[in-house]
Amino acid sequence: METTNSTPTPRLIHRAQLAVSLSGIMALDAFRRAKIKRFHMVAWLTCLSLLLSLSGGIMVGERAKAQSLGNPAKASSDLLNKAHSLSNTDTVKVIVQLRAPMSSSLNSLLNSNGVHVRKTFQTLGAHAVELPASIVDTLAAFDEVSYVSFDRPTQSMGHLSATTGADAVRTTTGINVTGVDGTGIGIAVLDSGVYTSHTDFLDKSNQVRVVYSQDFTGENRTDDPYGHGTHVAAIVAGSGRVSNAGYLGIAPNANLLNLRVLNSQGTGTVSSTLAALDWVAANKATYNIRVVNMSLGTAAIDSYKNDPICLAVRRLVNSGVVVVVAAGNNGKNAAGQKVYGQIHCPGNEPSAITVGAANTFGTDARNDDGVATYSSRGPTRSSWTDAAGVQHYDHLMKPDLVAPGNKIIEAKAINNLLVTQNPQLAANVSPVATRDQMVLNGTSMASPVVAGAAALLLQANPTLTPNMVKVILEYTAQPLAGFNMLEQGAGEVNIEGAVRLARLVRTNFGTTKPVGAALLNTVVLPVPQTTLAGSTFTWSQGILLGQHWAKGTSLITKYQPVYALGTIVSDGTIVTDGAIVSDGAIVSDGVTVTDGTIVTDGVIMTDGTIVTDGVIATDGTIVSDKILLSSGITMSDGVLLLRLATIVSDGTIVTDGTIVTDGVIATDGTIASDGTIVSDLYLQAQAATIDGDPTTVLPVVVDTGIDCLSY
Ligand SMILES: [Ca+2]
Repeated sequence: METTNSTPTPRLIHRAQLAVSLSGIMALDAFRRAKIKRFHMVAWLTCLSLLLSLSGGIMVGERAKAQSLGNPAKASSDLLNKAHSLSNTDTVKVIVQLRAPMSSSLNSLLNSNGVHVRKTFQTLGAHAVELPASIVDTLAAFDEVSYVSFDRPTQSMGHLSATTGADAVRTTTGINVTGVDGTGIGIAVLDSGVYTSHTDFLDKSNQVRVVYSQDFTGENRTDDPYGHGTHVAAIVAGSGRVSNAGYLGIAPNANLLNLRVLNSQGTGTVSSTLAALDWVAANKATYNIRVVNMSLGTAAIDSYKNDPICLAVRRLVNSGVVVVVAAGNNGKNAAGQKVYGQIHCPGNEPSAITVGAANTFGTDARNDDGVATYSSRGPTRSSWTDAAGVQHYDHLMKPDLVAPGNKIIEAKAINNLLVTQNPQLAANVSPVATRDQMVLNGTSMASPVVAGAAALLLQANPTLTPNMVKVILEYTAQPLAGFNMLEQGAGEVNIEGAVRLARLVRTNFGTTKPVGAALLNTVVLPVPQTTLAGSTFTWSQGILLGQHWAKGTSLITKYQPVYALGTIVSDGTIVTDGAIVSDGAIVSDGVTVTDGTIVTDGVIMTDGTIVTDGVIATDGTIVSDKILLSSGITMSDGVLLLRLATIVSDGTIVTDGTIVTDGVIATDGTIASDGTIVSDLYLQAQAATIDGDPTTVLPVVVDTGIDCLSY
């Protein structure tokens, strides 16, 4: 965001606004509608971004004029300072603006120095160039060069990829990529189809990365008349060619498998979903399918022990496929009050990675992030009934983590129903259907962020098991202040930290992985902090275990039994004196824990505590049957208790003394719909997912029509 440092002259500001009003009506509209100071700031940054991307000609003109008035500076001071401090062999990435065609002498200077032109903006008379630091002064001296400046990141370069840390795990020079971008990883998207003609799904060689499509709905088509699946697929793996990578996906070179289980109205059936999961199981080797995304769900009624979709998900996970699912959009009731216990199926499946929605408030920095109001809260409330007729609730802590899901702009399927019925969802970045984008909100948008993250982890370290992927994502997540674990799980996804940790995990275990064996290929632990967009946060450094939270560096220094294939990280486990013991149900579910200890020495369990607060072990206990019931010692001086008590309108939580009881926590089973799976977006109140939380709109970056191949 170094562009904010520049201070345009008043006339430039005026011209910028004029340019925006001509070409970026929506951005100006957002500017006008902004209601608080921060929103003004973001909108203003939007204008600055548009100034750079749309009106470079104006800037060139101003610069040229300034020069003719006697200002000789034709290179930005930060660039010159940097260039002069570097050695002759170092290179810098710059933007060269021209006011006349390149002369032959300039051409030969560039050629003789092996300069690589990374990108050309033909309509702007500018080039993105990587060149030796030693020739910056010479370059700036050419008559036809109007200005040379650093190729700085701007707000328009991928909010989603910046704020999640995906940008931090790779660098690109033109079509050359260093780091991870999902290459070689297959991601199956079970959704409403994919508009495969969209530019976002091309690779750098113009090949379509949707490598397989199949319809399971009976409508005999694999495109996306509803408009949900295309948006989801682009969050997972959009290429960022459009709008100068403003809407870059998380794993932009991964392969997508389009398994269409939701029909043209956004609904599907259990049987079609099972068929698609079955297809993945049979074909995962052919397409190297390591990740499945399911931004869909239905009310969680049957325990994960019995639910057919949960069981199918678990079979896939046990075979080595990461399954990422949306938590649901039932985090509040019709009156807008927060409710707990509304995690969707299959988000209630312990082996899945269940994702809630965070709100980034449109800023890349994460210190203002929160959990979206509509994001479904835990615990899971699915249940089974024993032979004596007693009902047993699963009561697992979910979601596992949260990811950005509010007001996300991504690929728009042509003529889709969602936009037809809700025109305000159109982002209108391009008149070309294959380049246009739209806005959606919900955990449906958060889940594919994590699916993309999982693909990056598996590219960085292909030996990771699904449970290790989950543990790494949770351990490196950022706990969001003000939200407890039933709202955010371990915290907000942190791709920078997760990929860094994944790279440290040993790949030479062989066939046996002894419990307690060294997990990392180094004895130097990673610094458990990440800085994104200038904001530094500390990792959660823990993982969810059923109804419990485990914390400690032993989680990453030693191999734990729960990391193996066929075990469940977050099954209904019981903690006794710091060790997890089988309660019988675990064994019947195929957990291979037989020695009674799940975590090895050094892992600190929060003894007796069911749920610690979002800051983890600093504020004490939020929800614990003993504390909440009798002692009256509540967390944060009762603030959160009050919040909980407010949610549970019938007061069940107070009389039972625990949120995790068989008492009524929320509205059980109100959305039961026999045998019908409804996509999150379709099922939820329109106010929640069509409009999302009423926070700032992401920058609308109008597409120039020129492909951006660098991300
Ligand atoms: Ca933010």
